[in-house]
Amino acid sequence: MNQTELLKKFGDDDNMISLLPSDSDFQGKKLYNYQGCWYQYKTLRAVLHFKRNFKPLDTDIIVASYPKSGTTWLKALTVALLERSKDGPLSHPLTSDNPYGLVQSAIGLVPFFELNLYLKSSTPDLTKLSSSPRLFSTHMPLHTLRDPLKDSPCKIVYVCRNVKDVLVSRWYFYSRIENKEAGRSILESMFESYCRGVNYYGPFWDNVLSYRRGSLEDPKHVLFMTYEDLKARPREQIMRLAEFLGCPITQEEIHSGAVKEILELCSLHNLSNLDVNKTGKAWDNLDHNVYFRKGEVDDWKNHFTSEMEEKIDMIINEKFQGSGLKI
Ligand code: PAP
Repeated sequence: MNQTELLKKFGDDDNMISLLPSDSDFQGKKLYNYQGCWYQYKTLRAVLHFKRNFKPLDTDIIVASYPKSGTTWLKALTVALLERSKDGPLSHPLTSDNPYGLVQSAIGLVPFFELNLYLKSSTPDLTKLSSSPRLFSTHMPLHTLRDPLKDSPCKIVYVCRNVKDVLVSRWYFYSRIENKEAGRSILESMFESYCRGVNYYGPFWDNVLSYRRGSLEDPKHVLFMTYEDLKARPREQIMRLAEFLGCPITQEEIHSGAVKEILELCSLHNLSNLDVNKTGKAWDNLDHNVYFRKGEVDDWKNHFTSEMEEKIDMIINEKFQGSGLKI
């Protein structure tokens, strides 16, 4: 019996989840494998709620990523691009709300499906969303996200990042929220669980490849971006994003410096220095500021041994073979 049939048969999510393959992550936390992805119990329940109850609108926009790949940045850029025609960058909602925001509205500007909306309720009231078009975010792989979307023309933007920087970012994030020193032993055990693919939302490569394939098969509805390209060629990349979102940047805007303004507004330096991000709390009750750190490419070089580099490169090279993706 496959997992969808199991769900139908048991109806009750708790029973179904208890029958799924399970394993433990680097902290010994139990994870369940659903449609090839490892989730914590609460997250998976929310994923199931989402799959059963979400009703897309044609205009919806979904920001997707593997955790620590640039979610916050992409959310900010998406909001900035969509809002620019309404207010102009300077009176922008990002100056008073975090892209995770709970400041202006209870749900925030770009709420996560499974970590916020469907975690709190199996049928959240989406009429309370403040943005138009509605903006959502997720870390689910594309095949799971697509289930309730069916033939909806809504748009999905994905940001991918080098797994080694993802890991280092996750290591610092975890240490910070757990109030621990970012010690080597934490990094090493996280590293092992990433290599096994048994980690929250893992395996990394399956998450990335689901969106990569989706973007090649359906480029009108799925855009695949990378953190590294955003860093190296930000102007080109935000023009690409604007085009995809259906709000292309005009020649006039280019000449008036709007692109530069949006990039500055969404820069790590600017966002992390806004009062709302220095003091505010996010959907998960974490301080907004935990989502901002160095924001650099190749920070892993300061932390990985050559053995770690070799091992993870070998795994990723093998998994990405034939996908056109490079490390
Ligand atoms: P999430 O997936 O848990 O939502 P996400 O925003 O993807 O988190 O990851 C945070 C990373 O993005 C941090 O990377 P670092 O640890 O390597 O520094 C953070 O610094 C970086 N980041 C956040 N905002 C920006 C931004 N505006 N520009 C560039 N990088 C950013």
